[in-house]
Amino acid sequence: MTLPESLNTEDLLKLYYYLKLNRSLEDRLAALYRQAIITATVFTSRGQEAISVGSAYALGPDDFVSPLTRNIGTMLVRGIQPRDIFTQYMGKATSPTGGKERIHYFGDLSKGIVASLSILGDMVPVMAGMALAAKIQGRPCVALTYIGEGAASTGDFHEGMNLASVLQLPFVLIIENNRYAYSTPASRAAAIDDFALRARCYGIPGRIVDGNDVLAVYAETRDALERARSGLGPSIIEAKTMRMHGHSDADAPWYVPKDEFEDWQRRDPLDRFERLLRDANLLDDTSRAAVESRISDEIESDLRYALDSPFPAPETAIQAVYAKTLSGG
Ligand SMILES: Cc1ncc(C[n+]2csc(CCOP(=O)(O)OP(=O)(O)O)c2C)c(N)n1
Repeated sequence: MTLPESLNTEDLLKLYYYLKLNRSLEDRLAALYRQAIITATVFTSRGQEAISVGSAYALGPDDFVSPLTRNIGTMLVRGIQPRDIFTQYMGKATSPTGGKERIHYFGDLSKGIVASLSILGDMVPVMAGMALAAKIQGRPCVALTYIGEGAASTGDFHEGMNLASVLQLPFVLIIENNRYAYSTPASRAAAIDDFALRARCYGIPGRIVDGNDVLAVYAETRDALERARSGLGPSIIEAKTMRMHGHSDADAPWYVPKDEFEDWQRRDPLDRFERLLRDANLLDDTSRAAVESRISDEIESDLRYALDSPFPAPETAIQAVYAKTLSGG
């Protein structure tokens, strides 16, 4: 890992904060799931946080991003609060969807967040469409989304990338190759090792990045965003990483060899970044404890807010299902 010139000390410490917030929040969600306080399925991104945090940090204020299941970190960097995630997973009236949806599939266009779908591959054409709209309207913004290596073989992936490349849209797609789609290893899902190769079919750049290196992800994403913003069209970035648990917190990864986990544990993105900050004298035991205590306070107070929030009134179930009207109905 090397320190990029475009990031100052404050940026580096913010990245550290978001990486730790991402992991701590998801650990808390998983614990609440095991306690049956949260009954919606919890999907965490342990081991992959550097991809969400590094790529979101590279976005400009007017860019659009659609975070998928393993991108809570992206939402946090864009300004979503832990309380939004807690209330959402608990289905509370105070949640961003008023209790209508219980995973973090919600958007906030004021923060440039486009709500995603659980239908694998669908956000590629949708976000290519966001990029097309920006291009038609002459706005200098870029659309970014993510996809797992499993979903990178869906028809929507190809249709969306084909459209984006033919129309030279300002669009960036990050393929998170975390080696397994449920229990299917990447080698059983595609006959290539590097999913970035798929970019060749569209005549666009396909870069490979170490997905456990937050600075490398940041730098690679920033380059692709700049390229798109300057009118040179879309790119694919493949971030190599590992899903350090089951598909969700409801299943055990019995099909992953133990030594594979041990190998990837040594490359843990948080440990690596922390070592870098310590070596650069930007972090010590005292400042680390201060970050941990700040995060713990934020998480616990937001969790209290969510626990104290009411469930939605039954009649709200049929309100604002398709669109909000002026009367709020
Ligand atoms: C079109 C479609 N097919 C199947 C599913 C069920 N499904 C949900 S997640 C998943 C595996 C996804 O693997 P990958 O794309 O590699 O992402 P990861 O979970 O590893 O982040 C499957 C098959 C779905 N949601 N949508």
